[in-house]
Amino acid sequence: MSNQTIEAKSINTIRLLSAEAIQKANSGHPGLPMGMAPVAYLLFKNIMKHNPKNSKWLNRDRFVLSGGHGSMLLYSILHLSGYDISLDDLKNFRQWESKTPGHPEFGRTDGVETTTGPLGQGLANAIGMAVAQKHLAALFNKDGYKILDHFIYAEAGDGDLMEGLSHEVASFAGHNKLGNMILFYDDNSITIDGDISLSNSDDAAKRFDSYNWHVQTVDDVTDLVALNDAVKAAQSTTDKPSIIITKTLIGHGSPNKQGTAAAHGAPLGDDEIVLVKRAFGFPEDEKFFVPSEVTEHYAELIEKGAKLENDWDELFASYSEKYPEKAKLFTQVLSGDFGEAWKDLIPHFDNYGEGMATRNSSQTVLNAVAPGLPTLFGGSADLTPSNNTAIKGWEDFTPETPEGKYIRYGIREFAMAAMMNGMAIYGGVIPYGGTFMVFSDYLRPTLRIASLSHIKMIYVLTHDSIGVGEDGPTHQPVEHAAALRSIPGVVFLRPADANETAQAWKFAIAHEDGPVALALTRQKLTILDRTEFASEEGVQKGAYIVKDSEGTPDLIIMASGSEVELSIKAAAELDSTGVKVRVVSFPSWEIFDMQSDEYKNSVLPNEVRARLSVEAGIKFGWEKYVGLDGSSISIEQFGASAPQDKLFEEYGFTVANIVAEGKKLV
Ligand SMILES: Cc1ncc(C[n+]2csc(CCOP(=O)(O)OP(=O)(O)O)c2C)c(N)n1
Repeated sequence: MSNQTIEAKSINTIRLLSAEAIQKANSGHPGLPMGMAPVAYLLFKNIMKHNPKNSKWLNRDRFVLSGGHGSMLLYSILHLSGYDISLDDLKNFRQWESKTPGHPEFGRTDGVETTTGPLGQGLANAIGMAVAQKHLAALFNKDGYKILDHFIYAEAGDGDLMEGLSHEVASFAGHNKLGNMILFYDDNSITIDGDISLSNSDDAAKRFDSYNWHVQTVDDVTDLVALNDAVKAAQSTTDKPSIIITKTLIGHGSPNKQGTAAAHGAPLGDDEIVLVKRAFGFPEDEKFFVPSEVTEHYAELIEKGAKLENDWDELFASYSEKYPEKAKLFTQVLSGDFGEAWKDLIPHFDNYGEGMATRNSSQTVLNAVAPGLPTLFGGSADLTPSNNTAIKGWEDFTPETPEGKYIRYGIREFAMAAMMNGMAIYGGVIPYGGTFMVFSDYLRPTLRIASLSHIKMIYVLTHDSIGVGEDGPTHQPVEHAAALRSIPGVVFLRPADANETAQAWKFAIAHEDGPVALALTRQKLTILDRTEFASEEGVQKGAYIVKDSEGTPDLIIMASGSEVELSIKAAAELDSTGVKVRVVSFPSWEIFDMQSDEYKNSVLPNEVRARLSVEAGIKFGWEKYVGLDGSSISIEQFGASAPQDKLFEEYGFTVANIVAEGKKLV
């Protein structure tokens, strides 16, 4: 062992720690960590600016492991670099409440920059971080004061690059010339099923070249000089994102498994690990062994990191002297704290009785509130004139104007959303993005990760029902409200008129814990007369009595969005026949569920069993509010291409039908 270079020993330590933790857990993926160990070593030891004792230091380089199954690579290198992950934490890999879960989870482990595992999303998060950095750097850097000048490094494997998402985000990154993004492609030609030739024959170099990336290949990942040179060339290419295709050997060091799918996703086995130790010249009877010279070698990072951060603190101090206003705003932007003043900018619509599509109300609200929230940073997946997400006076985010706040995502919903996750994690921005609600299917996989990561963003989902009309069933969401509500932690809000829309935005902006999705109409909805009906502020409670009966109601009608006005009209008709009706406007189940039992019972008293829900979507889930004795007016099939009035009539969303159903119930 003694005649090995310190680099080789340090790299082999990463490999063995990873293999042993996986062996101890009796599950995990040793192949990636063993193959990519040289990249992790080079980045953390020699290339990246980071401070292991402050993993939140602002100007640190980020590293995203998109192949989250290779989590042990990250945990091993974080441990060796001096982050708050002990050897015991490595021994606890994949155990209950450990800091070292099966796949990296944002917020759980010191130094883990984002949650990865669903392939493709980590890469997209990294590109989102690159967007946020470029934007904030453009807003705040000054000559001689580059307060944000770090890189975003990421690893992606065959799996990440096969996922369609990688196309969307790589194309976006190339178009936007994200020179701060440096990607390592773990080109090992192996996936779970076997050799990559079973399922793929792309040329990654040509692919990324056509996306306008700077492309390099390192034929042998263990050639640290070549690897280092490639990184330097990537760093100095500022007008293109870079990909470094590194040829690696999956499971490198395992004599019987390296280079085969057997190394991908199963422990190597105790006997095989002994062989790895023998090959590396490590003591065969020691477990989780870190040679003392390796410990010392990595220990330099602590001092180096402290100095880097200290230098930055000094830079920021003199920046603050020279540009006090900018410095103050920078601090405020990163804390996200703009006080309560923005709430006063939320408009109230008093043109009662007039019709206004809630997508239009949304645009009015967004434009009114934007001046009070300099961190809003949004766009649409090529539906700006339909989603109404543009803000007057805002410039586009482009390579020439990275300070611009409006992002042209193109027709890339999944990329938009996965990049928004990266931006939200990066901080300093509140990402919002628009698409048709029906295409929330295209971004759904990112919502659960956003929720799991407790990160904040706002979705503007317009064209929220069969009310879309002529575009027909392909464009009419039917099961989407239920699908969005089914994701734990996602708040779904479907406001009933302009004033509820204003309240929905107010909730969304204030909500810090997870994504909020606003469902908005294409068609006009009457602005409810709030001198006659209850205040729209009830939206802050998820559901509220918008129109009540005298005394205990005989029937409760619950409705959301476009169906609220119909329900109010039906209630008036039922009232005139002696049926006492309470109408509950129900924009959000999740917010209602957060309220006290007392409030919930005051809106939906236990003793009133005749309950009807009215919503232009599937009824799935409404049972919990309507109960066994209630019923639902819903649509249990796909819509059709026709004018929206005709569709509402054909599918039973009419005053007459609500009245008839209500009568049946009482
Ligand atoms: C979206 C998604 N689909 C499937 C999987 C399951 N999965 C995990 S790793 C993997 C193979 C990835 O191959 P590669 O990127 O080459 O990783 P390596 O074999 O090099 O470790 C698959 C299919 C996943 N994690 N995410």
